[in-house]
Amino acid sequence: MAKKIFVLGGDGFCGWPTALHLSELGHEVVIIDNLSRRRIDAELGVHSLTPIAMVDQRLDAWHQVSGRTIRFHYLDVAQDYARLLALLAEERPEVIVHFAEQRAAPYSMRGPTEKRYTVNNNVGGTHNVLTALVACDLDAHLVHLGTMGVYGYGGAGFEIPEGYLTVQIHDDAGAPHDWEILYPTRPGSVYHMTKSIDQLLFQFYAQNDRLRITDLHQGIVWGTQTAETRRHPALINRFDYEGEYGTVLNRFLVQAALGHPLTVHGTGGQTRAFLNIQDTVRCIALAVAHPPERGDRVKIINQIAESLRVRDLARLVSDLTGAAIEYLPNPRKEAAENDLDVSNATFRALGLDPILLTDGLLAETLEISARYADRVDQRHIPARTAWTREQQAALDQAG
Ligand code: NAD
Ligand code: USQ
Repeated sequence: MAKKIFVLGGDGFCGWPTALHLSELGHEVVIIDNLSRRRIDAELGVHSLTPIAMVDQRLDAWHQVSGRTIRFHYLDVAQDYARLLALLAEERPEVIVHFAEQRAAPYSMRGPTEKRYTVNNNVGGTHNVLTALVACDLDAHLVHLGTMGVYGYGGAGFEIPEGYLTVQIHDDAGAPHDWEILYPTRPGSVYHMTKSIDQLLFQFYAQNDRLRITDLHQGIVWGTQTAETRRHPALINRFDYEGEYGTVLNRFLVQAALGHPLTVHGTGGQTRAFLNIQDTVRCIALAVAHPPERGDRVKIINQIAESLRVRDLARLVSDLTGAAIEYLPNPRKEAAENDLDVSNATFRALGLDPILLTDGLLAETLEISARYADRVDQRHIPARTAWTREQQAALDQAG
């Protein structure tokens, strides 16, 4: 069934291909974005590996190849509550997909300005959306992009469930009682902390105002193109490769294409969960099609395909390309080695058969990396942001 869908943050890496995919499925899509991601690129003096078109050009190209119209509103959901409220009251979307947050852990740890910006933008934006839904009495399904990082990457010796944990409490008389709680959060950066706070906001508004909310705990996304973004050069998706926003696998693929050693932090024993961008868009379409009922608890779904250690990822890319691997001092405060076993039962039950790293798609991302390699500014490849003063001093000294 076609729905009217607001895509908050629909100009970003995950939001843009999702907006196209939802439009292709026949939904009426409206993108809301303040283009802050493009501004942060300018602030950092970097740009996407891929040449991304301006929003208007993107939307015109989509209309040209698909005959479909996506509308766009330039709006800051954290700063302009009045316009957000007016827009929701006027348009009354049935679904809101919320990507509109500052999403880079290193950027969120750069200094006081970026820490405060990340908290104010992410927590303020999410709270504005929730408040506005209540204020205009709108029963829209809110689908939020959360992160695996709220769980603290496992190590507990059991499979991480989807958001909730049943614990047994013994009362004063010693009788056991089962109690369902949100899985205890253990964020590893200011950015990840904002996603932990988002979880509490959702819990409160689902309980108090019976808002229908799905929170997708997504792993690290890799790849860049989807079936829709391939349809016109002006639809190409963004691709971050530098030390602040570039995520590990996409960074390794670009580094390999340049003949740069793969930058493994520490021992590379960190295990993380991964997902291809083509599955991001599929998962969101599935979440949109399966909303919770009014009055339900927040529906938390793990959005991941598989877990891997960073050094195994580096080996995989190295075996494919011959790239050298460099083990660098870790600029982050994170466990040097961890296991990570995560349930993705909900999406699998809904029919998702996720793309795996062994499925051959690394070659496609490598090809894009090689095609645009001359756009890379190699000065921006090393990670420059450390988590603590001591780590920062060591990083600065290493040059
Ligand atoms: P991105 O930075 O490419 O996109 C975010 C978009 O939101 C940008 O276009 C930005 O301009 C917009 N935005 C930010 N703040 C805004 C505001 N206040 N008002 C309006 N627009 C605003 O990030 P992404 O990689 O597409 O990630 C999207 C979401 O998915 C984020 O919430 C992120 O936490 C989550 N996520 C991403 C990954 C990943 O690997 N990229 C993994 C897990 C979860
Ligand atoms: N790493 C390296 N070398 C690099 C870059 C990263 O070894 O060159 C390591 C990091 O130290 C870390 C791991 O790779 O241990 C992942 O780092 P990342 O930058 O790929 O991912 P992360 O900072 O966790 O953030 C990304 C997205 C974020 C999302 C998160 C999902 O930017 O928006 O929420 O992945 S998750 O990691 O599952 O929490």
